[in-house]
Amino acid sequence: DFVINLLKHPTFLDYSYTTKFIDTTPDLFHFRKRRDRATKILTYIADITVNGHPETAGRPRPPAEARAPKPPAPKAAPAPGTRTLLEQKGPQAVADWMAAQTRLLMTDTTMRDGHQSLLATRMRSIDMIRVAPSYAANLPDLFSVECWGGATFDVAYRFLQECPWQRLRDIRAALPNVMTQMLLRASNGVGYTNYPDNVVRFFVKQAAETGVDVFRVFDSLNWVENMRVAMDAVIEAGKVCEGTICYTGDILDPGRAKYDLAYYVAMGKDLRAAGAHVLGLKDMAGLLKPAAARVLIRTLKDEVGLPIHFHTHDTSGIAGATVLAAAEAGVDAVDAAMDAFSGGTSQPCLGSIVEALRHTERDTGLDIGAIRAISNYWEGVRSQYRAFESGLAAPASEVYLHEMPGGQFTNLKAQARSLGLEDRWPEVAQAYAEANRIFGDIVKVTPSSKVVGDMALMMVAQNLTRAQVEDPAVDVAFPDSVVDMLRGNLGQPPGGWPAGIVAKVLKGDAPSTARPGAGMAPVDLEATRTKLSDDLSGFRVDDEDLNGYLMYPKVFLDYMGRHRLYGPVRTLPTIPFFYGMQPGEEITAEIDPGKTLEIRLQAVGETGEDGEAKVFFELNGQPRVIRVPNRA
Ligand code: BTN
Ligand code: 3PY
Ligand code: ZN
Repeated sequence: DFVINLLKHPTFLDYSYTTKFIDTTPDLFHFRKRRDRATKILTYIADITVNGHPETAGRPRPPAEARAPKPPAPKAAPAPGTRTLLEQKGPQAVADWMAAQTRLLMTDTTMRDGHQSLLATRMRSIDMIRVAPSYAANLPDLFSVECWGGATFDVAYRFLQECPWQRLRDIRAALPNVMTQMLLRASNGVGYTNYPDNVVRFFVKQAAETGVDVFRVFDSLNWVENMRVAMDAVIEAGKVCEGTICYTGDILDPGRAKYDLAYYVAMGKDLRAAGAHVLGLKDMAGLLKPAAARVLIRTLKDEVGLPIHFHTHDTSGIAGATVLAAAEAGVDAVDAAMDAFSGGTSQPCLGSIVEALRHTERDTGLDIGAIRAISNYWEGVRSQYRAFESGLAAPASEVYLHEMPGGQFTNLKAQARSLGLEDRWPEVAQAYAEANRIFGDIVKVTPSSKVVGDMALMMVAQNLTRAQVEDPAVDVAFPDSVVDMLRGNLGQPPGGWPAGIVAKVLKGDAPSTARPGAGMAPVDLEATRTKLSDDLSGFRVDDEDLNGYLMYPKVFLDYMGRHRLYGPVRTLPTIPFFYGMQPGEEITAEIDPGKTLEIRLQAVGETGEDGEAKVFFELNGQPRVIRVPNRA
C-alpha cells in the first residue's frame, strides 16, 4: 500500500527531505544558482562566527559537548497507523475508531507545545525532521504528532529564518503513517488578530494540502460563533476537526459559577452541532484538577457523546494525576511530551503515563523502549538550546492564582524582566488575576491572554489597582490591545464585556458585538499575490508564501529579504546556526536531496580598514574566502 511505496522512495530511504519547487527546479542557471546558495550559506556562517547571533547574545551557552544527537534507527517499515485510516476511510472513521478503543490514545506534543512552552518555540525544523522517521517506524501506534501551528508559524519565519510550510512538508514526508496535528486559533489563524473569512479558509486549505491531518480549533474567548469558518474549512478539506473547549476556572468551586459544568456541556453540544468529529478539551494553563477532571470528562462523554482529546500543562506539577483521573473517567486521547520536553509549563511526561497505565485496562500498548530511545534523542536536542531555557525550576502552584497559559508564563516573565519589573513578579501575577476580573473573568489563551498580560504589566508599571482602573474618575491610558479587544475585535466572551470598563476604555464609542469576520471585506488573493511578487522583484509567489504573507506581512517580507542574503540556512545543524563555527570544524548541510555541502572553517582573518573580516573556508574541498562586516 501507499505506506510501503513511500518507504521505498529513495529520498525517504536516505532520510533526506523534500524541498519546494523553487529549490529543485532545474534550469539553465542551475549550477550557478547552487553555487550562489552555497555562497549565501557561507556568508551566514561567516557573519554569525564573526558577529554572533542576536538571539543568543548574552544568553547561557550550550555545554561544550552539545551536538545534534543521532536519532534512533528505524526498527521496521512503518506499520499502518492513524493516518493510514484517515486516508483510506476519512475523518468520521477516525473518530469512530477512537471511540471504540479501550486503550488510552496518546499524542506527542514535543514538536509543538513542548518546545513552545519550554524553549520559547525556538526548536528548528532539522531537529524534528531527523527524528520523524523513528516515530514512523518505532511508534506507529501514536494517535498523532502535534508539530505545527500555535506560535511555531510566526517564530519559524521571524527568528529561525525558515519556512514553516517547508517544515510541515518535510515532517509529513518522513511520517507517512501517523497523523500530524496542528493548533489553530480559529479566526485568528496562527496570528494574534481576526483575519477575513477568506484568508482563514485559504490558510486551512493550504495547511491540509501541505500536511496537517488533525486541526485542533479553539477560540480565545470560547465563542463557538467565531469558530465556524475555520471548522467548516477543516471539514471541507476532509481532515479531522477537533472542535475545542478551552478550560478555565474550577467547576468544583461554587464561587466560580461562570464556568461551571453546565457551561462546558453546552459548549460541547454547540461544537458537536458545528460538526466537530472530536471534542478537544484544552486546559492551556493546567487548571483542571484531578477530581474535577473525573466529573468533567464523564459528563462530557455522556452528554456530548464525541470522543474526547484532553490537553493540559504541568505548571502546577499535578497534571499527571489529572491525566490519570481523565483516563479513568473514559477520556479517549491525551497529550503528553517526551521526557526531556515534558513537565513544568509543558505537557506531562508521555513515557511516565504509558508506564503508569501498563497492565491496566487503559494500557496504551506503546513500546517503552522506543519511547526511551526517542527521549534520549530529545534530551540531546534540548541541550543545544540552552540559550532559550526560561529557567522555571520547580512546580508553580501560583498558576491557580494567575491562570496564565503554559506558553505565556515564561514569556511574560521575560517581558517583565525587559521592563525592569523582574523582582516584582508576584505583583505581576496578582495584577494578571485582577486584570482578568476587570474584563469579567474571561478565557485566557492566545490572543486574549496577551491582552490580559499587557494590562497586568501596565498596572504594575504604573502602580494601578483594579479599583483605580475601573474608577471613571481616574485617568488611565489603556494598552492598544485592550482597546481593540473591548471594541469587540476578538469577539464576545460569555455574557459579554462588562459595560463599565467598555465605556471607560472606549470613551463612549460603541463597541461591536458582531462576529469580527462578518464585517471584514474578503482579501483579493490574486491581486495580493501579484503585488507581492512585484515587491519581491518577480519572485514566483506560491500559495504557501501567499498564506505566510497574509498572516504576517512584515515578518514574511523580512524573512524573504534575509533569505536572499543567507539562502537555505534551515539545512545547517543547530549549533553552527546559532553560534557559527570554530577554526578546524567541519559540518555538512544538505541543501537539496542528495546535494550536500561539506563546509570546513579554516580560519578567521584580521578585520581590514574597511571594517570587513575575511573568513577562510573549504567548501567541498575547494578554498573559499568570504568577507563580512565586523560589527562586533
Ligand atoms: C532553499 O534553497 O532551500 C530555498 C530557496 C528559496 C526558498 C523560498 S523562500 C520563500 C519560500 N519558502 C520556501 O520554503 N521556499 C521559498
Ligand atoms: C497557542 O495558541 O499558541 C497556544 O499554545 C495556546 O495554548
Ligand atoms: Zn498547550
